[in-house]
Amino acid sequence: MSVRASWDIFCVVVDNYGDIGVTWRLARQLVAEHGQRVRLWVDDLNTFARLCPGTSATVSQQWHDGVDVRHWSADWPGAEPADVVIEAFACQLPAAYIEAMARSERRILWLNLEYLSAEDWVVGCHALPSMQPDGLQKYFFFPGFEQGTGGLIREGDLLARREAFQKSPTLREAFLQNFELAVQPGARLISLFAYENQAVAQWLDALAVDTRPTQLLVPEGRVLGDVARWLGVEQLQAGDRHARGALQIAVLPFMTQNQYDMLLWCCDFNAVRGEESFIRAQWAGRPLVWHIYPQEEDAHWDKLNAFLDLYIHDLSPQATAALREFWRAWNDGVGSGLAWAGLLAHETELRAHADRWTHKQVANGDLAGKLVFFYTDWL
Ligand code: TRH
Repeated sequence: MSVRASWDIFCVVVDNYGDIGVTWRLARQLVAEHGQRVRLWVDDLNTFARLCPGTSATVSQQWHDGVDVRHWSADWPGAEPADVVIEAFACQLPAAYIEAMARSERRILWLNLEYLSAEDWVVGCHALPSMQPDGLQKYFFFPGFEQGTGGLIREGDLLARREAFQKSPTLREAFLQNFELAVQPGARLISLFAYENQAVAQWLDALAVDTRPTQLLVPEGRVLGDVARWLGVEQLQAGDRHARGALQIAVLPFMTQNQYDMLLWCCDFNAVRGEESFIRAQWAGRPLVWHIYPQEEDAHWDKLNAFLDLYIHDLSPQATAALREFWRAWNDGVGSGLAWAGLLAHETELRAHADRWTHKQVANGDLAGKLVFFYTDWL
């Protein structure tokens, strides 16, 4: 039995949508599925508004989906600490808030929610405490892909909703209709969400000369410049449509997280990035490529390979080699056309594998559930 506690989740938007994407989704799930009382402190309401339309960027407090959303301004207004305090991705809590935690007579659980990594040290570091100068303890909570980590964010009904959606051509058609899109018979549907990426041009070359038509769906974002350059147009915006050979390209508006899930469910292949879309594409149960967030000293390659080392379990050596080669090409910008052809040769196996991987991940439990359990157990 979990207790009904109050939670403060602190989020600094470093860049893009990952930080707020993770914390917003977690906050909603803690409320909806675990009956927790959640305040989400976010320093950048304009970015939050992209994920949560209806947000006012100018008020200090507002409610969305049962979450008490607070603007975390430089001028800290002061607040009584919650029972559980999550600093997301090592953001620095207000000094006055930490002092209030230290003074409190209640037991307050302080957690740092870490970035996602498949590296093998994660299991050993997950849930370890560290003593803070003021006598408080802070625990490091690591999401992950293995038993012994904090798991991945997954709503309780997610897979059932996804499976119902994927079984129903009508639901897919209705969703795509929202963007005035109709699926061409026999076409492969691909979504593209990436950073600026030199691999895109060669990949689009390959799609344009493929014997099977492709419909490429690109939500507005940083990769549009590469697509526009390849098309030879000055710029692209939501609503634009272009065709080259066997390839049709549709630019879509940036959508809500729920809509984006459905886009991933619609597609035969998803190109995703960062942390959150990467996880959502795994829940879609379809083959994917990950544009990993580039890090200093190329540290991201270790992360990418650590994930692949887990993911390829049970995959044939040939499909493994093709997958590794395409992911390499996608992330270092060289050879994506040839690598794509190699990948297509294993399309059927990769599709079945993606679905198996989803179910394997479900067996690891989910992040929100594990956080609530951790708190209850700690009490
Ligand atoms: O946006 P990202 O690149 O975010 C992050 C941050 O940059 C972070 O600082 C960095 O450390 C991390 O990457 C690795 O990619 P991500 O994580 O996939 O987040 C995108 C979010 O946007 C995710 O919640 C899905 C959502 N989204 C929509 O809601 N609508 C859309 O149309 C699209 C394309 C995405």
